[in-house]
Amino acid sequence: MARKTKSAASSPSMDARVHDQVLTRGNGGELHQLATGDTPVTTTAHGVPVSDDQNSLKVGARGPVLMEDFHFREKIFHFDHERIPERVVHARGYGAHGYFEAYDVLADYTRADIFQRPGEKTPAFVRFSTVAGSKGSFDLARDVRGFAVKLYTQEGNWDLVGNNIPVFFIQDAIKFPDVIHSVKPEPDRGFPQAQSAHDNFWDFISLTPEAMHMIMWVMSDRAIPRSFRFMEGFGVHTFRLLDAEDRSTFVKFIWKPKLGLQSVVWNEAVKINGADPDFHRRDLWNAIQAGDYPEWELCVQLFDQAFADSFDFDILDPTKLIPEEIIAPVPVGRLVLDRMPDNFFAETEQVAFMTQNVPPGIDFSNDPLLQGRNFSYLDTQIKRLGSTNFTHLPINAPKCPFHHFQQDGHMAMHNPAGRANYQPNSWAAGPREDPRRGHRAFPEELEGTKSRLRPESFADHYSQARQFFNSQTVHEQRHIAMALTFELSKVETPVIRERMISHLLNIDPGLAETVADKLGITELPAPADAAVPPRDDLPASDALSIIKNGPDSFAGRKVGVLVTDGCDASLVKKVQAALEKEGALMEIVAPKVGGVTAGDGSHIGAHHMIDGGPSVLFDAVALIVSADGAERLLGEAAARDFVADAFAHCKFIAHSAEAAPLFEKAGIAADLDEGVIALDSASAITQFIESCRKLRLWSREDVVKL
Ligand code: HDD
Repeated sequence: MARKTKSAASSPSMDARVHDQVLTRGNGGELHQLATGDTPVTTTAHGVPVSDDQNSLKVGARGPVLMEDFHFREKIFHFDHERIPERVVHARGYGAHGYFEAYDVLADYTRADIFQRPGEKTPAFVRFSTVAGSKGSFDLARDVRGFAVKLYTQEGNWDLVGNNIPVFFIQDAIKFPDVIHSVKPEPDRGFPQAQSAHDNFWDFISLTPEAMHMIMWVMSDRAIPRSFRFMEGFGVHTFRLLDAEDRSTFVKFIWKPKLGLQSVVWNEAVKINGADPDFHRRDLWNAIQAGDYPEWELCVQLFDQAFADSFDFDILDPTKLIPEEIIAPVPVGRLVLDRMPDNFFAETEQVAFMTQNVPPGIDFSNDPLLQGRNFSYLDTQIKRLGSTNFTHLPINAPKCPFHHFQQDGHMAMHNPAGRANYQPNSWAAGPREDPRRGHRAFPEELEGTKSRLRPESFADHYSQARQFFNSQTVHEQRHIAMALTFELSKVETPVIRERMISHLLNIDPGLAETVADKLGITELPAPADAAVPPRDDLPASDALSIIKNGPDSFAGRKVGVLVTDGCDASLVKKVQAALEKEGALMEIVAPKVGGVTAGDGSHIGAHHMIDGGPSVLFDAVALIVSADGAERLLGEAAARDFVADAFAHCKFIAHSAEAAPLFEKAGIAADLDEGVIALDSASAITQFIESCRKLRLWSREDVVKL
């Protein structure tokens, strides 16, 4: 029988210490790490020290394995149970910790504790997500982004479970399973993954006119954000703020990113998904690790019953928004994300957001979507997290004192202490309710007949869709047309495509004609029947456009600099210094990841080899190459794509004179415009940075026809 020796290793290599551990080899050839110094000894989950984590307990060297091996059985048992059900929607997400800081006392509107002490920090956890894809899907799907915020206030957790789009597909929560089933992979074939471009989705949408406003948003660049850091968040529904006397003010919540709005273009998104499926999560991780903490302002649109009664649309209808030009959002505080979770599963995966988590001073409206959500979120957490005690998990537990008589259940980590676990009781023990401090619902007078009716006031499905389209720049309108064309081109059933065109005719006939033409529909269908005639008197709202709300700064963005052996190191350094001053980042892309030797003999380290650092990963690029280096790059498809894609995606391109052959090779030499900037003078770098503040040279789209 083979026996193992645990004596110190005899060969010199066996003496090597790795992180304070001794490697030793048993006579079966297997390596053992012996814990020494501060390194803890591996134990079982029950704390029993483990002697061998490399070999199961066998009869002889060649088995069989013994049932007696409790360490082996526990290890495999636990591994087999590692997965929990992924979220039925918003499965792919990424979270971060931070804090919220109120600007002013809002006691005139709400008694919510979080708004009573300006400058005080309330801990926060935020999870961003896509909706349709599975946990392992790619980040740049064309999709709504979840923007879920948990605020650990001193009067309980407040979850503002929003999206980056201020309206929703449906008006009544009873339709949620239908819209989600339609966008998920088709049940017979199990595809497509994380894509709305398929028959089932467009079939449902084209049969659901109330979705048209949201569809305009989802087909816009809002659905392909450049970064979580550059998108807005919306609470969507109308909520209520209640003051100390329970007087109500209606409110809509909006998160505005400090760094402004920015999206990518579709051709770019498709390529990013291949080059870096984790593009958004890596971006958030990198920004927070670098200390460049993302920040949003919480803004509120406040209004009273008189406004609600006079507004063009029903404020309870979640397919409608209140234009910012009608009610200006007022900033009331800021949210800063400054810490990544220690563990993705424990925090980001196990965090449970629930719309019904509201503290005293915040209340619901009768929006039927919100009311349905208030049931769904609690229910789903039990399925997902497996126990009613999911609130015992640190990420979900309140950070304020809490007292109740809920007890037992799976995985109870704390129970009420003492004899009393009910009340009233004769032991004068345990917590009691307090109508003065506790959450009170708005005392709304209500009466009505039970019915399953949709109100007439929810019937206008096209006017705000049209207003959204009219509020976009021509480039954004073009992107919407291209997105609709792409999506409907993947629909195999002609009648579904035509049904969508009939809806588009109610939104914008020009848009309908463009899409129909690109789909090869020669005869336009009749416009869809509209329950209420679409209005054309709603004025354009600049707040609805991304391009009109750019940052006017390049801060937080990233430039990819392509370098070769023999390049001008001082130029690279100058570009880097200028970017740092702007608050932007630079990453070096080189033929080899080992870097290059510059013309002055200095070494420039690279972040990416050119195949792994395509220009789609950057907001702008610079080509700082030598004549020789450029010559050698001409044969590389990745180098050609680097230049051609940057140009096609309307990015600003700075370059040394030696880069000219690369433009030839990319087929763009004849089209070079003011967005391609030669670094031939001291002021050229400034010109490059100033151009980059515009983010993209959209006028180039007329040439490249994305
Ligand atoms: Fe929802 C998750 C946002 C309508 C049912 N939803 C979920 C998440 C976000 C939203 C951001 C992810 C939370 C996280 O990161 O863990 N949902 C919205 C918004 C909606 C909306 C902005 C409309 C305004 N949702 C909605 C309806 C229902 C649900 C109408 C059901 C009736 N949503 C859920 C859910 C999820 C969820 C099934 C899945 C995972 C979870 O809750 O925790 O309960």
